Amino acid sequence: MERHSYTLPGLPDWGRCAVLGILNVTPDSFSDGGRWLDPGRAVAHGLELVAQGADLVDVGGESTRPGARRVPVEEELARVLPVVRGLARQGVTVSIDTMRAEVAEAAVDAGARIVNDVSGGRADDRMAKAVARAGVPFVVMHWRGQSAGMDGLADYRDVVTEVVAEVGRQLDAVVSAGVDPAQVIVDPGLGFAKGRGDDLALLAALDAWAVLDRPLLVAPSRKRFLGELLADPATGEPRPAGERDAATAAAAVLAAAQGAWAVRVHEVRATADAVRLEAALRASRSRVGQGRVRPDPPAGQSSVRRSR
Ligand code: PMM
Repeated sequence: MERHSYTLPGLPDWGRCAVLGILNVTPDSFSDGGRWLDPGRAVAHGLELVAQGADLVDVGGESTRPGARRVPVEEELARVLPVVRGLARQGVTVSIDTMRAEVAEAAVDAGARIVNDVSGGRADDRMAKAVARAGVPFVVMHWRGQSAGMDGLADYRDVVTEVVAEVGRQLDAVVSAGVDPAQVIVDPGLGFAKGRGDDLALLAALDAWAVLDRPLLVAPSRKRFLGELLADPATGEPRPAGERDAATAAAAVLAAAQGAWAVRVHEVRATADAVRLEAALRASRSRVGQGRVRPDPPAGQSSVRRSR
């Protein structure tokens, strides 16, 4: 799929798939829980993600791993606000990963420029109106219910068609609540109420999202489907979360090649390099397609054919 040159109000067009670095300010996220609870360390880590090639940093204060319990709103605010403020002050484009309108509003006041809601506005019925008032881009992810019970909701006959249709309905709902459709980013919600086969089917068919005509965010990072895919052949044990980064970078670049607007990852360097390569290949392919230039010969090889 050709990459759409989506420009979102207030955000740069990076000219390639953007990279959203993950900063979970939580004690219990499934792969980085507890590492960035101290605000100073969290801000330093966010800056490091940018130095490694992240275009945006996604700050979250509540784990959404399968089975996770909700945290009190005061706790979520206390975790994320100093970090959002600290990064925004240093010029970082911050998105706030929250299901709560109150947190989204406070984070935007503190400098966040995107609201990323894994429930797409369904967990808090004040969210869509709050985002409409704030006038910032809004990630509407596919969501069927809170993390505590979501594994029981992974029931599909045709996962790709159903997930796209459900997000399409949620897109209509948030637009009815006042969100500008030009501000909506959609997301298949890999790992949320989905089994391994569902995640693979979604990742393989990102073309299907073209019907919604919105930028697509894809977040495969360290998710369970990768762990299961790469399970130890002897024991059947899933690959541990911290050892899924190579597969994550591969999944991210495959999403970029299918036209994703952005990918969301914990380990930025490899994905940032991979999406730059993907963009260079696409640019090269389009120049060749138009007959303007020939592909560069491999290094050390002349493009002039020599006689033997
Ligand atoms: N996944 C997680 C958290 N936030 N946001 C979006 N838009 N899409 C996702 O798939 C998504 C998300 C869970 O992963 P984490 O606990 O490693 O952050």
